[in-house]
Amino acid sequence: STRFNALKADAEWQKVWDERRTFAADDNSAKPRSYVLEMFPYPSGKIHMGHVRNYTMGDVLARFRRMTGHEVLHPMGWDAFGMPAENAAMERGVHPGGWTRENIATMKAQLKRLGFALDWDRELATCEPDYYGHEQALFLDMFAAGLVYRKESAVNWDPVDMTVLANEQVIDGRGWRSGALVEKRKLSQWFLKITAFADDLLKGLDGLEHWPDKVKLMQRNWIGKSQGLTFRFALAAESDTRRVTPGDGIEVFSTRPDTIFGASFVAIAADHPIAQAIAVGDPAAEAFIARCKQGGTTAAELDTQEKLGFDTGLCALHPFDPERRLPVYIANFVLMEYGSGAVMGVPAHDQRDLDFARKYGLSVPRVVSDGDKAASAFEGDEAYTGPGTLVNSHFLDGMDVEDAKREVITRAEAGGWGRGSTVYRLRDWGVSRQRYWGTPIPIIHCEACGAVPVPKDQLPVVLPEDVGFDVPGNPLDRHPTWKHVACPSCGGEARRETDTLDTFADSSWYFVRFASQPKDKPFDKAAAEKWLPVGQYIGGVEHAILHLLYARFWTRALQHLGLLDVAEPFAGLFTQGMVTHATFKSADGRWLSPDEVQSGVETATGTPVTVGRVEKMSKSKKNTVDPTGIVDRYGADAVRWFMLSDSPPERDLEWSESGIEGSWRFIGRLWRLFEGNAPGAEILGGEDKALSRKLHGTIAGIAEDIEALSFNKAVAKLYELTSAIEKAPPSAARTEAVATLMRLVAPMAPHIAEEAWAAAGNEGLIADAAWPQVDAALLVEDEVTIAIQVNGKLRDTLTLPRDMAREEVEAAALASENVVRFLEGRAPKKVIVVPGRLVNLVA
Ligand code: ANZ
Ligand code: ZN
Repeated sequence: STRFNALKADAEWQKVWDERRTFAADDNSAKPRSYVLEMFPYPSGKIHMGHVRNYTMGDVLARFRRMTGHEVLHPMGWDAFGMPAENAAMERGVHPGGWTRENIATMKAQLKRLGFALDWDRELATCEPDYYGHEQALFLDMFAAGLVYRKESAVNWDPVDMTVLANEQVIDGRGWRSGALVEKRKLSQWFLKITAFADDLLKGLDGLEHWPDKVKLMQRNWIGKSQGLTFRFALAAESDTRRVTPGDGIEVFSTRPDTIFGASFVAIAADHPIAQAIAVGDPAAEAFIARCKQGGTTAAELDTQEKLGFDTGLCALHPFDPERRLPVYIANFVLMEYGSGAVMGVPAHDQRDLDFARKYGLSVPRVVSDGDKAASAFEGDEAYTGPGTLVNSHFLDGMDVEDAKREVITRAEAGGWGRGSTVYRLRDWGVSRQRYWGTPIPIIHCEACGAVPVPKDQLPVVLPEDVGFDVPGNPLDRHPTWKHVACPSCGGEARRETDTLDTFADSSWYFVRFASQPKDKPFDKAAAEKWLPVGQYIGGVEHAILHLLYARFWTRALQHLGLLDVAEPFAGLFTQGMVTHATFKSADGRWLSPDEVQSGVETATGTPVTVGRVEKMSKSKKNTVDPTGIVDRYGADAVRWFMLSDSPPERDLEWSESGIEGSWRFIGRLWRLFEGNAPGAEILGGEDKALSRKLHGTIAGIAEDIEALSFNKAVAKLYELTSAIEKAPPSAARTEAVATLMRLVAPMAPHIAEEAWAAAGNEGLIADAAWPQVDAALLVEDEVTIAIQVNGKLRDTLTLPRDMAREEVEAAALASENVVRFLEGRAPKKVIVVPGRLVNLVA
């Protein structure tokens, strides 16, 4: 017998698949279609184990779907714009384009080395004009439809490097290169109107049955729909209104209008127009506002940071009780970007308001009673936010919370001072980046005509190649000629937009371009609709919010524009777990990579190492294992097998040397079985019902497991079947089982499967072969075990054919030796037969 030469087989079959374009999808196929997609990689340099795991899962499904008669689209491309390329340019003086394209070449070769069934004909890289030019066209379509606008918005400004920084370039509040404290600066920037689809994006989640609940929940929370009352507080005449127009009042949003009689103050955000107006000429207010801007602005930070307020001297009138005056504060826990940037403070029933009221000695009236507590003054430091009955609230007294909400909204609307409203946490998507390596925004600014779209026949707006990264800032802005153009509208002197698009825009529609890639437009509607939506999308849970939401938005925008009649881009979503590895530290506290350690000792120094926690593979902790070396040692099939075998796919997988070795040994066992089935070998022996049954049970079980993406279960079944075959004596059934096993392992271990398939004299490729048919008759157990009782006591059990006639079952029971003994020669008075279960003989 010969050993399986994985490296030779890998190379041979990969070449065959490549040359024959085996995995090219046929747009015109009449077969049912299946679109399997894994999130495309950022070309950072090399493939890592996370990629290997992700792409192996998708590959098994894609190959399985091919074998079950589908026309499969399984494409691959590159999310190729972004900061790391510019950082490389700044640090090493290489051009971002050169760096990116080299990485793509390296990583493509690595993917090919793993034998993925990908349609390389459709490969795309978002950094190429033949991709981003079409994105520019779509941007202009959205612009024309009013889904794009410009407004002032804050950016991170590095005052030393005099440049805008991306969020990832701000580390602990400082510029990554200069170390200077970063400032917020206002710039006019481009936004996509994702909020126009807030409710659609929320409702759409309900229809996504094949998405993980946790991802849907994260999206719901991100969109953050709240219903309540928006209303206006009038300002009292005695207010200090030197700097504000009292007629405007203060508009607030509340989700708890029922608590309106519990309001004891009004608070506005530091950048609320009234706060800004007050700060003019009031140094104390100005200083307070500056202080508010220092803290973080995330919801979590706002909840935990110390509550700070500044009394403006303004007084608000309670809408139901003009005698009541509420002081107006500027407060650091109120966000300008949410609701109307102002709140009514109800300390008894809102924790932040309570913290604030206790600090500034404001009254805390209770208005919702939980059971017997109805006293007007609220005790303690924990707000009551539960259900209950309204108290101390005039006409609301005695109502429950929901009724009281409705009542207040009704009265506010009738009185004309408020309206029921819905507020979303979701903000419009700011897409402007002051960077070079991204899609140029196809707009020209003209003094006379404003923001003018680049005419479509002048697309793509191509990035200039001759740029330098030796000084900070945006090379597009510094370029001597690129931005100076004539206005497409009036022909006058104008300036090209030098902002580029957020790279999330590039990944928001690439799956459409995979489905259809004409030269002259982003995609063909009918052709794309034949493939979309993506049947199964697989990727990391880190994309659960932004990428998936932006892609859902972009798809809806295309639908709104009439370009594509698909609402949801991904019918099925699966988020896989991470690949982890133990971490190691040297005696003097350096992280060590696994190959610097042997048997608990640092190889170089001979000193013992500390074994740390098992963690996600990461460069910073040096606990990565490079897939390339592993593939060259064990072959692609063993690596793929291990990626699927040890853990459920949604859980983390711990990389281990023993694990990959186990997979490699198993590939060897398969080969010994396949080799023994050489063509022409004489088939010995007769039937082997048990093995046939095992085989057909496995065929059906694996199909279910793969469809459910339970790859580890499928692998476990293959181990069992293989062991059963190894133990079985020669028989026709065994020969059939080995021949079938080739096809069962083909999605996971395609190279050995092709090799064995060819050696067995089969025509064509196993990649094109049909999934084995299940013999349904073999799935039913055809024998049953029957309990035999005498006078209700168990005396024997018999294994009999399931379909045995009643009289025969009775006869078999009476013939049992035990029964004969217990009946002691008497004839039973009565025989009770429960088919398939028991026979009771009553003596
Ligand atoms: C009065 C009130 C009483 C409130 C009460 C809550 C409980 P969600 O549910 O997250 O949407 N709020 C409104 N605008 C705000 C802003 N710009 N910055 C900070 N807080 C703001 O939160 C809505 C509630 O958050 C609103 O309802 C308001 O406080 C506050 F017992 O109004 B509430
Ligand atoms: Zn003009």
